[in-house]
Amino acid sequence: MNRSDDSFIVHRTRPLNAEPTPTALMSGFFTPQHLFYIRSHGDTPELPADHEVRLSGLVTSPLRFSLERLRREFPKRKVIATLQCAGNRRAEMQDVRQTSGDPWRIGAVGTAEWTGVALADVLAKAGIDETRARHVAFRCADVVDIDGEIAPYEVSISVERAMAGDVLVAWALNGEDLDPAHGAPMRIIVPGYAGARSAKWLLEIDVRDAPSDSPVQARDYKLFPPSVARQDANWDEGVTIEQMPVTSAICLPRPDEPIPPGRTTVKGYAMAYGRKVARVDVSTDGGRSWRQAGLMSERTTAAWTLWALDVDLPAGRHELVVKAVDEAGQSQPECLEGIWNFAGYLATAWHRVIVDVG
Ligand SMILES: Nc1nc2c(c(=O)[nH]1)N[C@H]1C(S)=C(S)[C@@H](COP(=O)(O)O)O[C@H]1N2
Ligand SMILES: [Mo]
Repeated sequence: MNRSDDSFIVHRTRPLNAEPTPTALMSGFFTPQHLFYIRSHGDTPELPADHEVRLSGLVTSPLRFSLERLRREFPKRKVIATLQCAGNRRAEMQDVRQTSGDPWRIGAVGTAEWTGVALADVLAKAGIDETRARHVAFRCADVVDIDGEIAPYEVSISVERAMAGDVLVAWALNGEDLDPAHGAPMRIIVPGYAGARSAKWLLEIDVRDAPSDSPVQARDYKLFPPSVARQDANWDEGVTIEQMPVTSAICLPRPDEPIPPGRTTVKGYAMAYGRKVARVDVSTDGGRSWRQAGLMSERTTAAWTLWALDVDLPAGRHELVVKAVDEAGQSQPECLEGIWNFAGYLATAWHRVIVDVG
């Protein structure tokens, strides 16, 4: 691995699961591939360069395509989108009560310009059976263990989402070919959806009348209320996590690095699904008073907005807080208690950082 260790927090080495430090995450609007978080359920499969993806199911003409054929036969598309794991910020939720899963901090998120072709174009070429097709499943080359059930990684999205032009069969991230860890040679990118739907190491696309019944789709990435324990979960009642709710985080300053009294820039990211971030509110007194941060990048519905605010901090201990508001006026919950869930998903409460000044 060519990742410089002090900019990466490694949660597990086999399979590799790691995120950039908050400082590294703030290196720019685009997250370089070598700093992009890696969330893998199983070992990285090695696929040959001429690997072919099969497309079958409820289509008129099943087809197979290599990366080379994809590039040759379909128009190239570039999409700027943020990918975020549903488990981002789980560590904070685990401070409320234990959950399953790795303790991701605020870095299970990254933004890239993805290059590929529109899944819609590929599906159109195969011809979808419009009366019966409802879901599109992505089977992958890695084998995963979900609660003891061992099966290929497989997820699905609705046909409507799959046919929107922004869902890609992608081969590059910020202009670089995908690294093996990020799904080489071809992966799916579903902008705005939980990272789990953006299938890596794509093997097969299956057009179906029902969602995938694989363990990842049927049991993983489902949201339950705080009162439900894993052993009591009725999986059919869980909410399938797709669109990611409005969220934000403070990346700088860091809680573990004391800062001198005076002017400090508070910086971080914010995003909302399907709507733009309208406003980012920052507090330096634990949420009693708020100021509006400046938004540092052009706002889009698919990518994060970086924000910054200069504040004057006297010597002492301060609690910095951030919350984002989207264009519908929707914001983040104040605390995690009410949204705690046994798998630790969607930890989108106000983000708090305690800093020591002086
Ligand atoms: N085949 C496969 N695809 C996968 C995964 C996986 O383990 N196997 N993990 C998913 C999850 S949970 C996330 S958050 C994203 C992470 O993508 P990245 O590792 O490129 O950041 O990939 C998704 N696609
Ligand atoms: Mo994820």
